[in-house]
Amino acid sequence: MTLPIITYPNKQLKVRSSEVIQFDGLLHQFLDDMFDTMMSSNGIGLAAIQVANPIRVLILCIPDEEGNQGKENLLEIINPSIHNPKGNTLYQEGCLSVPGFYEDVERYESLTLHYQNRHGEPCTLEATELLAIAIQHEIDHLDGKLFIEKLTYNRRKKFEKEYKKAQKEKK
Ligand code: Y12
Ligand code: CO
Repeated sequence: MTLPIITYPNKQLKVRSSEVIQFDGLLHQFLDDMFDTMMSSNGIGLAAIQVANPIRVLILCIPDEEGNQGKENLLEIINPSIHNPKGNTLYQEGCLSVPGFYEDVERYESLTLHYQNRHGEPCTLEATELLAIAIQHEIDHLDGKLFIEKLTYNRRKKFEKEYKKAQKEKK
């Protein structure tokens, strides 16, 4: 089942999400719904708060070299924490909650991620490139932050103008 995605400037996107303590069937159904929602919107990452559930859950499905986004590449990440961040990199980011807007954002180049899987088992992964960037983007959602908050003052002003115009044109 797909869920509605909330979009900027909805204030719910500013909420800090809470730790998951129950790894039960309800959580598994929710993770499946998040996957359906992300795939039907052509996303590669989604945080639970984007579908109005303030829990520390995110999913990522980075396409392979051929551009295929198979479920075998799906990462379900619960209660994550970043360790050993290294380097800096710029990447043009987009977000399903800020449709139609893409901007360069600076992130760490590589990191170690500690998290739990859908069964509550502790996991670790080493992330570089697009995966490292996407992890940081999604963890920011869990802390109530959007990538547009990392823009310079002038770029943020440009965004507000363009986004408002696009919203008006949609109506
Ligand atoms: C690098 C940077 C950011 C991320 C976070 C995950 N972001 C996404 O998955 C964004 C997807 C996206 C998809 C859209 O829809 C289509 O392209 C059809 C979209 O829609 C419009 O722009 C209208 C916006 C964002 C991961 C890695
Ligand atoms: Co996002």
